[in-house]
Amino acid sequence: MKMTFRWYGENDDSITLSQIRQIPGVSGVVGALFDIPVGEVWEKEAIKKLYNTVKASGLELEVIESVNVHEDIKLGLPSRERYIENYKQTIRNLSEFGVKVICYNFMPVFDWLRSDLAYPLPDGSNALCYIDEKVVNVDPIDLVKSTADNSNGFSLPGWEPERLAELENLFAQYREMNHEQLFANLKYFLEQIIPVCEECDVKMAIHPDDPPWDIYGLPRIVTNKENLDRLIHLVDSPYNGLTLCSGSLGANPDNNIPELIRYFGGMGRIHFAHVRNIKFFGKKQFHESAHLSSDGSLDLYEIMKAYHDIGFDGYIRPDHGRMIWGEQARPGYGLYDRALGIAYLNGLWEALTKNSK
Ligand code: DNO
Repeated sequence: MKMTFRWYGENDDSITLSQIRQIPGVSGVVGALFDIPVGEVWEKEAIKKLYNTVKASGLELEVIESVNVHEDIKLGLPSRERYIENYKQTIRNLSEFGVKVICYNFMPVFDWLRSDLAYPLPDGSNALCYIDEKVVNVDPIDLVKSTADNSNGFSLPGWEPERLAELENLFAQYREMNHEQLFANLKYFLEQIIPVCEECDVKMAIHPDDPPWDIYGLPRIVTNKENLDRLIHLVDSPYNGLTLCSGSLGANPDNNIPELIRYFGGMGRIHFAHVRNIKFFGKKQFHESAHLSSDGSLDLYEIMKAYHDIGFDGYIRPDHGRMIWGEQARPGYGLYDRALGIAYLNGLWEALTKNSK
């Protein structure tokens, strides 16, 4: 496996590349160009700048998270053609700088959703938290506002202002959309981009919906084994793969994460692993926890064992961490707890490797 760390760039991250470089075992960063409006082409000049900055620090830039998909593609509007052409060009441009995997999602309107960004934990730290009744009983527009207001001054991934400014309008456009139509729109998108990925040797890795169920009447389709299986066969190419996020899929206890890893990883369709833990405290209620198995509800040993058993050699990153030691950072994306997560994941991996000899 290749251990990576998500980085938001020089202007929008509290963490520096030299700090990342000093986390043991990290070979690369997972980056993106956050200032390009969703749907526009990522031009080579801008990619080159990011690439040079990352390489100069001694790290790789082989994974992008995310090239976001324009809402018109998800809605299946005629204007999607232009955005799909742009997406193809972005894939070509990224491939010229050695990018191997693009993480993206196909969630209508929102990306991930939480009710609290700084839920206090007994040890004095805080973490992202999801309490369903707090989410469903709030007007989505108020939730967006409170999320933006409580992000320690950082823009949150997937909550780009330009996408959310037109929230009401977007909701209206999705009113008639069902799961089947969303699947059809995903298929249409994949049929056009996967041939370009094959040509350029760039793998697509769809991120699961977080949490993995419908929200505010918006359909969500990247939620469970059956749907993941369906989507990788929409276009049956190894370039049409998954970001297996343990915390997102794990929010539904019916999803058995080690089983999903063995199944989809065994088919060579997991290109990017997001590994983190969550702790349930009720139905559709969880807070994020330290990566350690005993701190949450998921068994990280079993998760890493599944990756080890399938001979996983793709990219992996620790996912959200708690905010600890007084750090002020983008919620979920501080340095300390994610670095602790990496040390732990590396420890599990070393033990699994030595024990299997
Ligand atoms: C949350 C992230 C997601 C993810 C996107 C991928 O912290 O895991 O925002 O990056 O869904 O497109």
